[in-house]
Amino acid sequence: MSKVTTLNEFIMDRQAEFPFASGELSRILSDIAVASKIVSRDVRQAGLVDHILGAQGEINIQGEEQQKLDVVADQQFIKAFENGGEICGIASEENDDFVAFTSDTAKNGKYVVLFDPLDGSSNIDVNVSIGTIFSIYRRTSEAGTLATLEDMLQIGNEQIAAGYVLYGSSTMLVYTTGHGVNGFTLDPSIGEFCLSHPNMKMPESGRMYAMNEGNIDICEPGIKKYVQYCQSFDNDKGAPYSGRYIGSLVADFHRNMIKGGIYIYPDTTTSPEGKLRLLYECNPLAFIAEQAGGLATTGRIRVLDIQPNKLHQRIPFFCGSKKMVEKAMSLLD
Ligand code: P6P
Repeated sequence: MSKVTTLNEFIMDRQAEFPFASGELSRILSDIAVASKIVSRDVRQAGLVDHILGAQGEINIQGEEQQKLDVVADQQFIKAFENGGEICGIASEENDDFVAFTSDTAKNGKYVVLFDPLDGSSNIDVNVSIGTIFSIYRRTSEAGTLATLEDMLQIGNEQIAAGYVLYGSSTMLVYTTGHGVNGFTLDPSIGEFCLSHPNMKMPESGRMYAMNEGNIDICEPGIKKYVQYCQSFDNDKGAPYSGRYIGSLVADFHRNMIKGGIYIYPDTTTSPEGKLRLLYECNPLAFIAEQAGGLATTGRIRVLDIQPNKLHQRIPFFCGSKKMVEKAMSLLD
């Protein structure tokens, strides 16, 4: 039986890749893993424990109805980051503003984390996979001071790590630190994330496209041209692709990582900037996609090149197999 490599063992083995980190990044990733295990437990209990299911009764900054589990997950990750000692501040999809931690230890933290604690949470009540997405930067402000908005508004190329947790048929943690992408599956029998998908590579092309086609008449004509290309016999496969849209970004993204495919959420007349958030959805997944040989753009420019100007900034998002994203972009005006 091949040796099981736990996430912690893997991180320690790879410590040498971050000479400047001296264990700091390892501790952050370990903190994320612990919080993810707790959220995974709560997600698995969602149908059984009343404080988990249903709406919180609040509308978040996104104008979306907060689910109870959104809040539980958000608080779980914030607690892990605040107590970990490496993070000086965070920004979360569920929080109107960023949070600068105030303890002396935290103020000396060298990193900030931007995250979506539970993306796709509208799927919780119907038992569909959901996910956590995170993005880690070195702070730009001076150590010993409170984190600043500028610490949060960094260009995607400056990420030092990014990842996601998929609460699906199994719970997986996938991350990159700029040295490839590796996936770990939670083994509930030992409570450890174990290396299951080493050195992940996104297939250069695929046969699945993920888009909410209900938007087809409210987005630019080139999108309809691409969808028609996918559905035709005249495409690169000589046969129609399959449409697969879960309504949960992390689940669609992960499928594309494994099988190849493209995810498109374009700007529409109702969402003129697009729907997905640059800082804690698009940037981390773009980093992972490119590290795995894929591509992530707005349909026109590379996601990681965008200088953010506001915390909850939205952008159009074309992400997945390189050749598929390039083909979609070629059909836009
Ligand atoms: P729509 C979930 O709210 C999310 O951010 C992504 O996970 C998902 O792909 C998308 O929005 C679904 O949006 O407009 O198709 O329901």
